[in-house]
Amino acid sequence: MTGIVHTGSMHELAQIVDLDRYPLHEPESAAYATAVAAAREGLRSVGCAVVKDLVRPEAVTLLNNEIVERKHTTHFSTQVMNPYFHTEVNDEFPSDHPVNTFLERSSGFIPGDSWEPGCATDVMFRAPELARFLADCLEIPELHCYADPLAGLTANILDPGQLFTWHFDTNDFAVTVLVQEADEGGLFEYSPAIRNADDEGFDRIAAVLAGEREGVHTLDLRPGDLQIFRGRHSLHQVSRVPANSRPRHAAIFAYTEEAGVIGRLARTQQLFGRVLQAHVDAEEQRIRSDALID
Ligand SMILES: O=C(O)CCC(=O)C(=O)O
Ligand SMILES: [Fe+2]
Repeated sequence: MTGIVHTGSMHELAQIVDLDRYPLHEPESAAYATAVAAAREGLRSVGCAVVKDLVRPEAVTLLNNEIVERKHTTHFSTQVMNPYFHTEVNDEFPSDHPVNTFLERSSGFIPGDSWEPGCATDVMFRAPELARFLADCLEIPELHCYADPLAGLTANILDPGQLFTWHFDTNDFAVTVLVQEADEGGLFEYSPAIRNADDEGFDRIAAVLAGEREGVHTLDLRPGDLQIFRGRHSLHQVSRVPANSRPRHAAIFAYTEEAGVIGRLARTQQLFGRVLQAHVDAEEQRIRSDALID
């Protein structure tokens, strides 16, 4: 046992997720099959699925309160980056090429070690029923909570004035629950399948970065909705939250197909401004399992 002290009350999945409408605990039910089929259709066609009102309205307030309580632990960072998260000019490409187009990303993450076991956000993230459902939607055998102590469970915070500019994800898929929407802006926009394994799609990407709207979808996402998104091939952004708006809060649940995965040192430092001993140990373990001479 880790000896973690439980503060506050312990929550249960049934308080948080609308199990009447979405019986995640009854995978054999017709309602479960309907929800999975709808999500699969969205993921197959545009790489995006929204499970409307998965979170009960009262629980949306609870999740938002948990974010507000932990907001002082947010690691905010601003980068001027290309869609591939790089910040350096690449002389092999012209100056107006996507690789050399640098846009502002300003947002912050509440890290995984800010959520104690039993808080509602953590209970939802760790519910085996939810992982089972997500795996079914994504048509993969099983999912495990990303074991990274900082990057497994996070909240993405966009304060007034901030945006998360156009990019591709490095993960195959992302799971997001919108918890508080901005009064205006702060919209999730994406261009499905703008690139694929055989085609970088640089011309199409350049057009979107220059403001072209053709082929760009704006997601109708409301607080309490869960979004499953395949962001490797779909360029996407969260548009700017205006200076006079409420902040935008989204809980982000990370899962992996293998159990026990931990993030790399450099990336962890970039996203959270620090690393934990677990990251150092995992990096050492990687080197040890790779190198022949000990
Ligand atoms: O906050 C969101 O909805 C997702 C932001 C995003 O695209 C990301 O974190 O990669
Ligand atoms: Fe993303």
